Amino acid sequence: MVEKVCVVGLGYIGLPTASLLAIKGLHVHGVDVNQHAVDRISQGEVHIYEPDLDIMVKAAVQSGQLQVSTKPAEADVFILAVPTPFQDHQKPDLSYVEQAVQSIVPYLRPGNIVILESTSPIGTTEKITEWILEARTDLNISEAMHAIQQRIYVAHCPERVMPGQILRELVENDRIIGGVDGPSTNRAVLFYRQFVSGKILETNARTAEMAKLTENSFRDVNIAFANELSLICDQLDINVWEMIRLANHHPRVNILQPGPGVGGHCIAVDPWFLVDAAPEQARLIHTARIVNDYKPGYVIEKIAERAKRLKSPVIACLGLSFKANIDDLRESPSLAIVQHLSRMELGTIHVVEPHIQALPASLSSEHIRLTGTEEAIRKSDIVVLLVNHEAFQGIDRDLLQEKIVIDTRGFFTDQSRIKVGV
Ligand code: SAJ
Repeated sequence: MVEKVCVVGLGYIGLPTASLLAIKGLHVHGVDVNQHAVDRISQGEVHIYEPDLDIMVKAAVQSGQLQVSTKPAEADVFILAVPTPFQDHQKPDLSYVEQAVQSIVPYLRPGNIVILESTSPIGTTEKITEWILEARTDLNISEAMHAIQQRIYVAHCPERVMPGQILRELVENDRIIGGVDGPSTNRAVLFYRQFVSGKILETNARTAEMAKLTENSFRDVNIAFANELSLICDQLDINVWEMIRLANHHPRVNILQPGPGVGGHCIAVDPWFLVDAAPEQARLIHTARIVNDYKPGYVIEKIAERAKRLKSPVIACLGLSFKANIDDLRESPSLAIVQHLSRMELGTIHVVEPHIQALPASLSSEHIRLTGTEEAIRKSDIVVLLVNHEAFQGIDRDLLQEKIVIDTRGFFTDQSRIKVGV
């Protein structure tokens, strides 16, 4: 029976997981290299925004079940939830995973289960096993009679939660678990059954790794289809959102929504791991990345085209995060668009992002201000809707009447009076 869990990486996946396990009654030791994050969490506070996470972390810390540190500790299960970004030329960067593995190596004991939750290139779970066994020659993953007393278990269980809905999805989503061997899969399955109400689907480590990359590539390819349609419709003067809504009435058609590009640390990154692994074969997946990465530049051109017709244009940019109702700016196409507009020195920019308190350093310029929605719209000539935050639902549509509206998300399409620019 698992009693103690060490979670390495206290970000968007690790922190909710650690606090959920603590609430369920396990002893959890959370680890992060970021001292600031550790200090905040140990005071029962959060360093990232996710709905209700603050309440859960506070309860977990106050109960004494969740303790955090910059160093790992002995445990029954080790969960690795660290970033797997890409380096130049879209090559996967496994350095955080390797550092996390090296950090837990001294604390491993026979019988431990090591679980990789980070989305990873195919073969990473096997590589982790090699790193551990190279550093700890006293351990093994053998079922042989003479070795079994010293064996450990290693598995991949890719995280699948949606930012904004993490706490519910951590429990309710079905989970794929793939061990480096059968006993590793079995042990990891028993552990996840302790807190997951969704189905647990068993496979091997490589298939689990590929399944996760496939899920995000599927979404990327489908968003690319929607984004390509938006470019075609713009060319042909057709409202893409109305057209998609109509096409989706077909019982077997379900087109996603176009936008200013694809952001976040997952969908804009993970398909590259498949392209890197099989460049000759992954042609559609590669093209989808190119189509989605093209979209922010297209939006910038649309804004610039209109701004250049005005004497001293004032532009309101509504939304900075990578998608609706979150504060996460990682790989955000909206942020990239505003940064680029700022560099072009087209005019004054009023940024509205209800989920952040201050603009990121990359936007520090005398021409950019973080303001409230109404003020930004009132003072602007051009209003660019970049993120479909619920907070923007209440915008008084009359305020937009005399403005040039560039709506990258189809947010205002219900209002036929408002000109939609992209
Ligand atoms: N987007 C569109 N149009 C759409 C849907 C999304 O432009 O119709 C854009 C969003 O605005 C955003 C980007 O795509 O910029 C990604 O957003 P998302 O909501 O599709 O996905 P993420 O990155 O928040 O979370 C995804 C999820 N994966 C899938 O839906 C297959 C989540 O379940 C994963 O756990 C997560 O990636 C991850 O961590 O891998």
